Amino acid sequence: MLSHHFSPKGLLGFDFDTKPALPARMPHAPESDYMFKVLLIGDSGVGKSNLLLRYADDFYKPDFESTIGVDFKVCTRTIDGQIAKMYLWDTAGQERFRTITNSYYRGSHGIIVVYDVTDRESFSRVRMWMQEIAKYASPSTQKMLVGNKVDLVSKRVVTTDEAQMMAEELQVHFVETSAKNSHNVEGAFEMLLRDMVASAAQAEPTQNRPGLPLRREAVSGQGCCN
Ligand SMILES: Nc1nc2c(ncn2[C@@H]2O[C@H](COP(=O)(O)OP(=O)(O)O)[C@@H](O)[C@H]2O)c(=O)[nH]1
Ligand SMILES: [Mg+2]
Repeated sequence: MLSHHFSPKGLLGFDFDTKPALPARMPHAPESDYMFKVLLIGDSGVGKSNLLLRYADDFYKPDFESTIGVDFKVCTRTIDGQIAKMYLWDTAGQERFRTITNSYYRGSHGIIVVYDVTDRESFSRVRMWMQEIAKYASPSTQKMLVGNKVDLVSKRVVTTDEAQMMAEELQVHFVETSAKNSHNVEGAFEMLLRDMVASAAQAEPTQNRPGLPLRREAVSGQGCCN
C-alpha cells in the first residue's frame, strides 16, 4: 500500500512537508508560475478518487478500489497566462478510520471537502472535516465544498439549498459535481485554482505578476495531466 507520508522531495525537487504553505510561486521552477498542493478530503465512498481520476485523466471507474488510491497526480492548467502546476493528493482509505494525519494536511494550498448528495451522513460530517482542516492546515489554505454524485437524481437526499447555506456559513465556495458524467468537475477545480492563485498573489503583493489581479476568464490547458 502506498503511504501518504511519502514526500515527493528529490523526485520533484520540492518538499511539500515543509512549512510555510505559501508562497506557492516557484522561482526555481521555470516551467510553471505556481505549484500547489491540493487535497481531497471527505468520507469514504463519496467519490474523491473518481473526481481526481476524472479531472486528471478524464476517466471514471465504477468500482474504485479504495486501498489502491494513488498518492498524488500532477495536473497543469494555464490561468490568465500563468502556468499552475497542481499536486492533487488522494487518500488511500485512511479516511475510513479517521487516521488522516497532521502531515497530510501540512503545506496544502487548497482542500476540497467532498460529500455525496445521496448520503446524508457524509454531508453531516463535512463540519467534522472542516474542523480537522482548521486544526491541521494553514489558515491561508483555500477550501471548497463539493457535493458529488448529482447524476443520481432520484437518490438525492441533500438539497442544493441546504448545502449552499452551509457553504456560506463556512465561507467556502460550493459546487455540485458528478465524477460519473463529468458535470462541473473541471469547474470545481478551476474555482479552487483561482482562489489559490488569488491567495498566493495576495501573499506577495510587491511582485509584478502580469495577468493579476485575476480576471474571470476561462482556464485553459485541459489534458495536460499525468
Ligand atoms: N453515480 C455516481 N457514482 C459515483 C460518482 N463518483 C463516485 N461514484 C461511485 O462511488 C463509489 C466510491 O467512489 P470512490 O471514488 O472510490 O470514493 P472515495 O472513497 O471517496 O475515493 C464507487 O463505486 C464509484 O464508482 C458519481 O459522480 N456518480
Ligand atoms: Mg478513494
